[in-house]
Amino acid sequence: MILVHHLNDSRSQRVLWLLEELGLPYEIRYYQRDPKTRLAPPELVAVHPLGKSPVITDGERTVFESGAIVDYLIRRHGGGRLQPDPASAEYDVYQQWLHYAEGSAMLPLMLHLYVGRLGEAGAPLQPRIDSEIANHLGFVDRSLAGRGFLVGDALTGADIQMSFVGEVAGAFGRRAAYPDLDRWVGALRARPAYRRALERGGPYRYSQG
Ligand SMILES: N[C@@H](CCC(=O)N[C@@H](CS)C(=O)NCC(=O)O)C(=O)O
Repeated sequence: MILVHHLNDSRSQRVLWLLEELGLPYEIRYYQRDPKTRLAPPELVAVHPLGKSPVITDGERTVFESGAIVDYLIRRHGGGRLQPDPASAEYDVYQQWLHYAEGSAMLPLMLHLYVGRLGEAGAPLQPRIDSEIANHLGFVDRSLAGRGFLVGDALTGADIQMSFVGEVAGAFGRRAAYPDLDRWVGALRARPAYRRALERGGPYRYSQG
């Protein structure tokens, strides 16, 4: 049985959504962020030494890092769904999006979050952070122009993995300037599997805005 170690308001929400899209049986172990520090509780360290979410266990295997989890679940349990044919050129594009989400696109958004906490002390860094956010969101927006999905003409794990970028951009008030990105996030959120994952996962602050 697949077990998702799910932290509230976190990247593990997209793992629940993926499992709902695939219609796979799974269980959830719930963890709550510290209300003050927003850090995960120490119990997560017992699952994986980083103490981060998402982490899944599948029998004897433990898989961490959300891009790797999306890839693993689709490869091992997807039966060919939610990914392009591995022999196709589209598969290479799909892999790029899986890596790009956390490897590049999230970085300036996370910097915005952390540097923002410094107040005036962080102000000198803000223009560079803003230009990088615009660089990445502009790229994703243009990639979605005239398209429903990032790869091909149907949902893939790339959309699920990249959805957190669009959602966090919205939470920081940065998405409205990117109409194709905004439309894509709205369409993903309307999917029945996305809604079911919200019901199972509990409150998720990035499902709005
Ligand atoms: N790049 C990692 C990021 C993992 C991560 O930082 N998760 C956050 C939740 S979105 C977390 O566990 N935060 C709590 C903490 O750092 O204590 C992934 O995509 O899995």
